[in-house]
Amino acid sequence: MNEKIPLKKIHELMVKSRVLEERLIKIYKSGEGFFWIGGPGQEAFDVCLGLQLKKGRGNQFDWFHGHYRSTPVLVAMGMEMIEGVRMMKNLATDRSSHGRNFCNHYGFPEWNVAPISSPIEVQYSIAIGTAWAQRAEKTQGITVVTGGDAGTAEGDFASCLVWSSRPGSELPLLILVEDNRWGISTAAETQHGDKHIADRGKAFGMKTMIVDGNNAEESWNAIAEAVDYVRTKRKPLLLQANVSRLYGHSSASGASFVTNETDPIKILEDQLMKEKILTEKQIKAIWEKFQESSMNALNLARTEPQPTAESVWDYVYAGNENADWRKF
Ligand SMILES: Cc1ncc(C[n+]2csc(CCOP(=O)(O)OP(=O)(O)O)c2C)c(N)n1
Repeated sequence: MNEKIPLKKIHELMVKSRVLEERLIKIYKSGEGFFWIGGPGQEAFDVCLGLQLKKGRGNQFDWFHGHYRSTPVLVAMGMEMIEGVRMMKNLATDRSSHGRNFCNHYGFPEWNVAPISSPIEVQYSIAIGTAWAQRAEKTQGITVVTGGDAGTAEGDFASCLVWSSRPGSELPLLILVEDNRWGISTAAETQHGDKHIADRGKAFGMKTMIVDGNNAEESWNAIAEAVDYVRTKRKPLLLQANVSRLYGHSSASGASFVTNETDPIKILEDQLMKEKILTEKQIKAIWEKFQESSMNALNLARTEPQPTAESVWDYVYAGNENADWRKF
């Protein structure tokens, strides 16, 4: 084991994110929520990413443009379970959208987490903007964007490759693709002629990397290398992480656990036990601790209100003092 990698902390956060997601699925299945989509299967890569971002507000900090499976990134950044439950239950107390967006579509201005969008892949063209601002302001911040493999067929992804690599105007943009080999029910094998999505970066003269996103140690090292490259060279890098999708696409496809994909938490727990870093009993206690906090979050959320009909236009037009985005 590499002593510098905080494997115990990574494991805790992976479990926290998984337990949150499984609680959200139960909320959906019991009729207390309407739709679920999220990130079980991406915990190893995403937690390592969230822990390595320079968190804060403004272009001197890192920008994160995520997608609807990025929950483990946000949990690693410090998001509490109650945030996920509030959004799942469309409550007025949900600070990302005040109960008006899908679950796991967060936006946290104080951490430079740009609003997550339902139309897939738009984040790749929006990310050009924050990376451009960081370049113009000569800051040390970088922009990180992530999304799925199927979405890379969209023009926004191509725009991202073109705009981030213009000779003499390269952008400090870490372009991630979390490849789970599915686009809802469409298999990647039937869609992509390229062997690796990462290879597309080569045509733009970009450094490219591929990592096993189910392996926490390898993910940590790959992210550290990629972030350091983009931060110091102020150039783009395309990193492909091969990940799992453990509950299918979303509640639209049943949100049931699949048994034929690799579970990154299981892999890490086997390693931690083998290297005598954690015992089976300690691991069980971690799961129980988060089960309890997820129930506490749900019980608190059950006491909170849904948005009123009158608030439907809040934050839509500028000039509404009751709903000034600058207060966030
Ligand atoms: C612009 C757009 N087209 C189609 C959809 C419908 N849609 C939602 S998720 C999805 C599949 C995305 O697959 P991928 O990019 O691989 O991400 P994954 O969900 O597998 O993480 C599609 C086609 C959409 N939301 N937005």
